[in-house]
Amino acid sequence: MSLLNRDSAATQVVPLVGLASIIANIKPEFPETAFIDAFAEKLSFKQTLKRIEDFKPDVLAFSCLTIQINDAAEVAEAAKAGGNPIVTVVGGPHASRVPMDTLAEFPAFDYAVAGEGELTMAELLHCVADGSPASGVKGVYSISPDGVRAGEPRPFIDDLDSLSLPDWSAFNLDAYCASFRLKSQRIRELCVSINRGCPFNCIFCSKIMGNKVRKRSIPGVIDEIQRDIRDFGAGQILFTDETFTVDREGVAALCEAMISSGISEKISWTADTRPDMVDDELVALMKRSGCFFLCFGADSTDDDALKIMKKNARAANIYTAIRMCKAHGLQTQAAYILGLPTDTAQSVRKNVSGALKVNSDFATFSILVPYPGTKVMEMAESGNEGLTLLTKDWRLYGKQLGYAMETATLDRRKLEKLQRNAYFRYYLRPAKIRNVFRIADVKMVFFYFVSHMLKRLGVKPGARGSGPAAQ
Ligand code: B12
Ligand code: SF4
Repeated sequence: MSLLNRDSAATQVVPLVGLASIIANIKPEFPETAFIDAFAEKLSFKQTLKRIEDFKPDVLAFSCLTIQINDAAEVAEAAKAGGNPIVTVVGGPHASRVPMDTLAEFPAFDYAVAGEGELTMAELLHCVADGSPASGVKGVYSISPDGVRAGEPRPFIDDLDSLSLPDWSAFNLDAYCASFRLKSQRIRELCVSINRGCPFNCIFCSKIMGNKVRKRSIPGVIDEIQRDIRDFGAGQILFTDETFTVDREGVAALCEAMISSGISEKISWTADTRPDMVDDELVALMKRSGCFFLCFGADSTDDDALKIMKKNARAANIYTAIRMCKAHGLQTQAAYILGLPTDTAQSVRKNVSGALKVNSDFATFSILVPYPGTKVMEMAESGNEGLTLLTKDWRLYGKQLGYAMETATLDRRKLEKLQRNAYFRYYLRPAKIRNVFRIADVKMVFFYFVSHMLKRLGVKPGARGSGPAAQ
């Protein structure tokens, strides 16, 4: 199951392709598999538990980002109450980077899975079914009641084509319609992942899928999209790759195949990438094949800041990328990060001024979060470069919150103020307001604005009990 999300920027509620992939790969052997997305379905804690009680699972597995892990542990604990012999498993970005710490902090989880779940989960379920120990299964971590720790990493899956296509049949697909990237709230968006892994080493990135780029075959991806349109009513595809265009030639071939197969006539699509990984020819081809929106991890408009982040890119790239997209009629979003180790109020304002000049249709200004397993967490924990770690209460690890870390010159309050000013400067421009309302779904813009304002007025995101209301 996928759990509640407290980050106010979580305006995109998308069906998780990683879970659909795990389900597809365990279902042939374990057909009695159900899926609950408490966040998308706006389930309260009680409603979530009720769903679990009704299904009576032998194994309850959670997928968690860092900000969701506490909620998942509470549900796991409640599900186990009264001596219920249910086996609990946690996987996803948080557990992947700190599996043992997760188990030590949250005893309600019996197992943590690090890395890709398809093969690991199948093997783990066999062990549970046979009553045999799971300690030998690669990727599975555990701590026995007498404190013995077990677990070793599982190598990444090299041949992604060997996996079954993600199975959406267990999902309530009508629950997902909240992305501001959606052309219309009536369109069904499904997620497709074409590669796994990223060769870069940005200091803030969780690097869940490793450094090596593992590619799927183009016919395999085309089959999946056609199946999504035919069997699941997809009208839009979100390519969830961390850097969609990392394999330029592969993406160009995919675009050509979408055009020649007629897919580009049936759906529109959107993706995320780096600003230094697009060129004019590729953008034109992407547009022709149905792309209407690209989101760029710009991070900063200052070269020194990009160097500190180990981004291995130049600030000029974001200006060029947005210009190219606009010339080809693509909508754009640029994501910026505030609160780098060397940031001062002045450098943050400079970054935002650059963002104004870049002038993508949308911009987000995240506050740097020290996610577990990242270089930034390492620096914050050891107090390097003036960073101070404020808390390890994971509920506060949201990019729009700024509660987790301070820099030498910017305390939490200052960072939040700078972030607020960044949004005001960016969006409270007549042309931008007109543009946002022209492009985006008005309901979503309103929802985002209100939730952000509520947070700023002191409605703390830690408030317990509901789904999106607590974002
Ligand atoms: C696409 C994407 C999105 C999409 C889709 C959301 C999603 N969760 O998939 C959008 C744009 C909506 C998004 C939003 C956000 N994202 Co995001 N996103 C990604 C990205 C680039 C790829 C995810 C993906 O589809 N991977 C491909 C699939 C196949 O892999 P997967 O989902 O990881 O699942 C595999 C394994 O993790 C594992 N697994 C997963 N769950 C489970 C559960 C069990 C039981 C088991 C056994 C295994 C297992 O098995 C799966 C199959 O192999 C990752 C970076 C990355 N490489 O992981 C960041 C990432 C997951 N996002 C991140 C964050 C922080 C966010 C936001 C909170 C950011 C924000 N507010 O601005 C929001 C949260 C929104 C939400 N409700 O989820 C962080 C999470 C860090 C952390 N420790 O929490 C990541 C890791 C990026 C980073 N900063 O390093 N995101
Ligand atoms: S932030 Fe993007 S480019 Fe940087 S390491 Fe992570 S996935 Fe790669």
